Amino acid sequence: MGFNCGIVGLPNSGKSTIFNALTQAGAQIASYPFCTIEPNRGIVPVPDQRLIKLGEILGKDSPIPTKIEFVDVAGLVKGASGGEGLGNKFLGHIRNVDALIHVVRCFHDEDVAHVMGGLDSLRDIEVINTELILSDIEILERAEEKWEKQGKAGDKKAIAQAECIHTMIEYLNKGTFLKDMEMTDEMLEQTKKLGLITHKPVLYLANTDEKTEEKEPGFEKSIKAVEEYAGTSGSAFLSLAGKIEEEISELPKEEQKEYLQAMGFEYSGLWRLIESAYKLLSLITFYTITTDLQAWTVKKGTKAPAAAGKIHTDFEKGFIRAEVIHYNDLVAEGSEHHAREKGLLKSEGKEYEIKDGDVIHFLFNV
Ligand SMILES: Nc1nc2c(ncn2[C@@H]2O[C@H](COP(=O)(O)OP(=O)(O)OP(=O)(O)O)[C@@H](O)[C@H]2O)c(=O)[nH]1
Ligand SMILES: [Mg+2]
Repeated sequence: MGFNCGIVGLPNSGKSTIFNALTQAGAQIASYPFCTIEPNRGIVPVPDQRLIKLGEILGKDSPIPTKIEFVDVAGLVKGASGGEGLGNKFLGHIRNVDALIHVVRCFHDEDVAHVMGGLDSLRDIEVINTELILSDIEILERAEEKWEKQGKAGDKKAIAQAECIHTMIEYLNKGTFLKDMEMTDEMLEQTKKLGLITHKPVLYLANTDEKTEEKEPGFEKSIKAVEEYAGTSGSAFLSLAGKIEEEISELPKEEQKEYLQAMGFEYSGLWRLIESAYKLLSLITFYTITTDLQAWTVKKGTKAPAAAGKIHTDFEKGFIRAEVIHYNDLVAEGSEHHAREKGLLKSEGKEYEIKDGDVIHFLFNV
């Protein structure tokens, strides 16, 4: 598994439409709010031009791409934490994701009810973010209560935990996301354990439609507002015409390209979204060749043994060294043999940090 993203947003903002465009999983879409109740999950291979090129150079058919999972949940509304709409129970489905995709409605359509009345992207973002904050507070308060009870018996660790959680609650009460908080190791541990949502990186996705492409002033403003909000909150931003992308994703591959080009895009929404998500999460791709050629995703800064552990825990435990050729060198030389002859194959130890595009052979003891 590469990484996974949870999709949040207001009802009727186009979450399932975008989910379908990305995954072609055929989730139910409707013009009424709360169409999605049970979460939709879809796993998508990450499109990777380098992997295809490597397959050609190394003579490997059907290389295995790395994957990304999307989880599309029910829409949130104002007061969800207090039980409005479907409440926020389903947020449990996204407590373990690596990142959030926050879909913001930037399209106008009389036939699709806007649960907040009308187009106002900034207000919509704030409604959702408030609910996410309240949801984390609720989880933390329950944990605080538990530690406080234990602390009453004089358990020092429990008292310290309750205090640490209390500080986090105070931070959230200011209306800020935990991802901006300077955390102690204890806080980070709690965040991970409890799956706190506001600690996750966010990609704000403005869902636009055709009219936006024609630059109607109202739409431009609503998209701009999302972009600015993302910028000031240190988050990623992407604008996507959800409905059109969904329609395009259903076309035969050859026709898809034509349509995208006609819209002024070189790549599909999926491709652009993955690119943004990789940047947001500081993800890089490396490749291994055993029987198969395979792509893997790790965080920037990952050392060779941990990267080997992605493939198999034995690879990490028994790590000896990594033999590395960079993708660019393989392409420039045209074959592994030529790259080796030129001394471009490097032998790297435990401290080696994986680079984007490394083609690696791990040596290990079992
Ligand atoms: N005009 C227009 N309509 C869209 C766009 N994206 C989605 N829609 C329509 O909006 C309606 C709601 O879309 P969904 O994808 O079901 O919305 P959702 O956010 O998943 O809604 P819930 O599951 O109810 O929370 C559907 O009728 C879609 O066809 C868009 O970019 N433009
Ligand atoms: Mg939906």
